[in-house]
Amino acid sequence: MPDTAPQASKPIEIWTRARIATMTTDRPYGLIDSGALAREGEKIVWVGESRDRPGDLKSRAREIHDVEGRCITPGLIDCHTHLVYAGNRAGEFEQRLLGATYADIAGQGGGIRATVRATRVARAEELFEQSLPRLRSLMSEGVTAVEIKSGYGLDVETELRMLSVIRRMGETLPVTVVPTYLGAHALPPEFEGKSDAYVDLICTDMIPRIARDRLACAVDAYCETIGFSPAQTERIFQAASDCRMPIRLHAEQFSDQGGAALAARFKALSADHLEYVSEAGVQAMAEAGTVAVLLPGAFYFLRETQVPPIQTFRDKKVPMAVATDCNPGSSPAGSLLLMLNMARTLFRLTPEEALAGATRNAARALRIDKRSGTLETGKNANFVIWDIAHPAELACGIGYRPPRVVYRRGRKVFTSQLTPPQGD
Ligand code: DI6
Ligand code: FE
Repeated sequence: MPDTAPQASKPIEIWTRARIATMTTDRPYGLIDSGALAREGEKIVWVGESRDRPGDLKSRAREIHDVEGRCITPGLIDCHTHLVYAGNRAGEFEQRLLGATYADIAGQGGGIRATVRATRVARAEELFEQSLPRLRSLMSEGVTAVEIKSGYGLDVETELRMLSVIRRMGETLPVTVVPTYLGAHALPPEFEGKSDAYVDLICTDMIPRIARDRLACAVDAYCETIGFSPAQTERIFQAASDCRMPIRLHAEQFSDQGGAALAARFKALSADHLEYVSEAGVQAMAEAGTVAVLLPGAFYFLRETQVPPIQTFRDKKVPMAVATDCNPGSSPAGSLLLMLNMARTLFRLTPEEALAGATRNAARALRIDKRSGTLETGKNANFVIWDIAHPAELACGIGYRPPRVVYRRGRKVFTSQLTPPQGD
């Protein structure tokens, strides 16, 4: 046996005098009132009450920060976005205010198809540049991981371009990007009257190629009267499962199609929207461990009135996540904090449920919960220091910009400190 020198330990950085919402499930917020958190490299190596801190930690510390009683939470996770697209749909916003419905506009060739036209003609560079401010907006509020869907190309070439832009966003900015293939977002115009043929293209060409080249982490579909039928959605899920790709679903936004139960049969990671889900659908989700992703932005912008069955999710112990659904039509929203506020005001989530929805449960919906979503030893050091004293204060108001500092994998990626005045 060769002599091996003891492993040299890396310098440690510690944050003390913090109120830490670890978001573990053992107590409300997993709260540690007077806590400390230590990282070594990218990982959390210790988190707990300061008085329990092991002695050798301090001696190995390169830096110790006093956060003066401020609150620390996990980095936020936005688990449902469509933030890569070209153009905008401000005109439709106005049409809706004048009485047109989302479905009317889609029926006239607008809606998703309008964004498809703009996205198909955009070069990758333009698509990237136009999408960047939306991602930056989320990051400036403490988002350290985000899911981004394709679905505004709907042809092989543009879907692949979208997926490559999505990947590049995560390579360019310090944020974890989880790509989803959403070929079944709307029927492309060249397949008018031939929706099954388009589903064939998705199942026999696109999904196998995307799985082979690892271009996306999951497959999504829009199961709705204005989208794809349950039978078509099932074929897509079968193709994804054959390629060992996990699935998620836009389900029960405007009507009960039985989408949530169908998704649960394929052990979906999440079913999203769910305003019209039945009790049986929720039961199926509970049994499959499928996360309910709530999208209060779409509910708000479309001036919907039917609220998702929050109490049924609670009773059946279905984990709830909250996301922006950032898209140019039904939810032009670049603020996850605003969504947390809306999840409370519109859907009556408790402050703790809302925060769990943008941390622990969002991580689970993206299958990144082994390394993020809670603050625990061994997980990535992704966390936010806020200018608040208790996590219940988070997103109580609208339009504040409270993150003070955001860390991802142990490195500072955002700070909101204003530059001091330079003098006249
Ligand atoms: N998510 C979607 O994919 C569609 N609705 C939703 O909540 C619409 C996206 C769009 O209008 O562009
Ligand atoms: Fe969506």
